[in-house]
Amino acid sequence: MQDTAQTRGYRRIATEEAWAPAELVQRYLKLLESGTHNDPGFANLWGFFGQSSSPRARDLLHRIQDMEQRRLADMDAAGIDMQLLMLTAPGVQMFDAATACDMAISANDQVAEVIRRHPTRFAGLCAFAPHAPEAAAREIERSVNRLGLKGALVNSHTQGEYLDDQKYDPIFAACEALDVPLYIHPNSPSPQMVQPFLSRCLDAAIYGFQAETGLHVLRLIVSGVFDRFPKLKVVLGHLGEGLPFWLYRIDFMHAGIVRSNRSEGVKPLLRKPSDYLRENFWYTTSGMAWEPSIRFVQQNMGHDRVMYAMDYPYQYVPEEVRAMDKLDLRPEQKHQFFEGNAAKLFRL
Ligand code: 1DF
Ligand code: MN
Repeated sequence: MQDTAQTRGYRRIATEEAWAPAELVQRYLKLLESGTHNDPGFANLWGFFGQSSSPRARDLLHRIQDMEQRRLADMDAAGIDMQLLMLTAPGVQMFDAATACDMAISANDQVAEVIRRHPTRFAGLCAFAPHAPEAAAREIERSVNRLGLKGALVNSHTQGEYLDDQKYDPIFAACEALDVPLYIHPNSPSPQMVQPFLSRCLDAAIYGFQAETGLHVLRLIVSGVFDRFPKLKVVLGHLGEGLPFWLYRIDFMHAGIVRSNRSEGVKPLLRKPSDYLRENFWYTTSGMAWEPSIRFVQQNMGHDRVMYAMDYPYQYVPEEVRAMDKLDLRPEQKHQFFEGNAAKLFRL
């Protein structure tokens, strides 16, 4: 029997799938060549994908810019019914705020147009410029209300800054008011922390992404963002960037820091750190197609919070889809994993 959404009983929705307009790639290359940036993590990441002659880099650069022919063929070959598209890391966040705002608007218009042509195959999250918080909030609202995008995406730090600073509150306020999720996707470690990662090439997806993004999320929680925005919904890739494994220790140590009044930057919270991670967060499996880890996160964060993601084109491995099909799940849990949770959270 042919394998289709009808025969298997659910769509496979992949929830962390990257794209890049040619203009973004060109601007990354210009930035690299001019050296007018202060971000060694960016240089190592896009120096490789943008400038290396290796087959992996050449192939990736082609796939990430192709929105229809090759992407749809790859999805068909792997059995992916729908991709949730997002502008690849670090998105527009490397550019000055005015340029970043213009680039985000243009990227959001372009992705919305592709989605209009293939409404059953694609949905998308919007890009925005965090370093222009008010304009970012307006662009999130425009993207959701006028373009039909399903939420917003940020690639962790923006030129070394983290979103726990209250000047970024308009971004959280917009997501909460629109009731759409904010996907916190990795970026390379910020310039302040990247140095010891570099000489062993540990700065990108192998480990540095999760160190950077896990740190960012803990800064948000500990600073009280979710007490100010209790209905805010956040999505993390890579099974939560390691945080689900750390719940017990984070709660234990955080309580001690609060009790002993150890830091100006840590005030009492309304809930335990693990409560926010269980109640305000959702998790995708991008790049983590390994049953023991997936089972751990499903058991500890809830089957209703874990969603399938491939991380196309960075981890386009059709065999991983087959491995996910074999997860030891009840039919209704399998449905939640591949379709139900994403359909509900992103309204797909
Ligand atoms: C890589 C991985 C690059 C992921 C990404 O965006 C990315 C990589 C530049 O392999 O270098 O999104 N990922 O999410 O795992
Ligand atoms: Mn990714």
